[in-house]
Amino acid sequence: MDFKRKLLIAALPLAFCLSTTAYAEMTLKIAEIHPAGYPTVVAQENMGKKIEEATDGELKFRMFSGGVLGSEKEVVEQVQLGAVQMTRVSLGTLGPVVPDVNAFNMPFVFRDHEHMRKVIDGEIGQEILDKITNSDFNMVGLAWMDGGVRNLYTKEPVRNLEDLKGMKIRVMGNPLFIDTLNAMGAQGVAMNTGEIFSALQTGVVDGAENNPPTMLEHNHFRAAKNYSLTGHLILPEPIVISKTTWNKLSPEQQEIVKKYAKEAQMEERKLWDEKTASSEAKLKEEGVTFIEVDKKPFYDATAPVREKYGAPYAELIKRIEAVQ
Ligand code: GTR
Repeated sequence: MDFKRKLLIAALPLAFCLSTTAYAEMTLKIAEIHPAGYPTVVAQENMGKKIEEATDGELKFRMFSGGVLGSEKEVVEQVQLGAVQMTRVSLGTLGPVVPDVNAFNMPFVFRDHEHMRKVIDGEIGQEILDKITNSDFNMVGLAWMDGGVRNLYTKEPVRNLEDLKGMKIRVMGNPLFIDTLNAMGAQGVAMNTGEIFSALQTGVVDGAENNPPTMLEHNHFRAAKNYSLTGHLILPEPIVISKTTWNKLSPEQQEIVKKYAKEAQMEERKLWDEKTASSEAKLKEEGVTFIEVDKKPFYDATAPVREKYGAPYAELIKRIEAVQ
């Protein structure tokens, strides 16, 4: 046997050993419908940088913000296929895919913003992430982003249920939200985030509902100048990774991803509070009228929705209510 051949045979076990212990090296695409600079985008970008550093560049991230990879619904499908590796998505969008998460999507299920934060930070928050992971939908739930409190914005002012009667209000594509708006006397109309602005402008809808940063950054305030503080939905937003991608990561890499996703949860919260305050100020400057409403009639009107959708989660809802 010549020398070269001997060397090759000697090196084989080493090569085999290297190839089995070597970490997966890949670039992960993160999809976001929000624009650059938005709290969720910034927090995930920072998360990506930290993970890249902690894995010595084995895991790299590329942020696709501004909805360039499609609507949230399309992106969720892409994540399930592994074509997009990661995204932050409203739990509202995920509800029709993984119905087990709908307990958080019910109107007025959280007492207030703080209550929602305590729930997602605790064991119930982890349980809902696990429900995503353990579903058949090929995603792993990693952490939560804060999506604030959703209020109604309309062309004509809404001060009470009577004012809202018959108005067409855009909601996310989840039957629970259509039922919620219908229960309030409006007519819920489902469409993607990217369609809202022109629907408002052309009068296809009379209003929509969202938090101040989205109302501002997606330009909805240009076509709806009344913001009624109903606080009917407080929807947290999971960061999910495709299970196809997850299964390619080494256990160490998985731990690193989990760790920094959780860190992003806390980082985004700070950014969120700052962004909400500055968005409210900007919206007021732009001539949006903030309307205080009595929430009780809105709460009462939506009781049948909580009964209908909450029935399978009665125990869970009791536990949510018990979180102080
Ligand atoms: C935003 C949320 C998005 C999207 C949007 C919508 O508040 O962050 O994920 O769900 O609302 O209503 O379409």
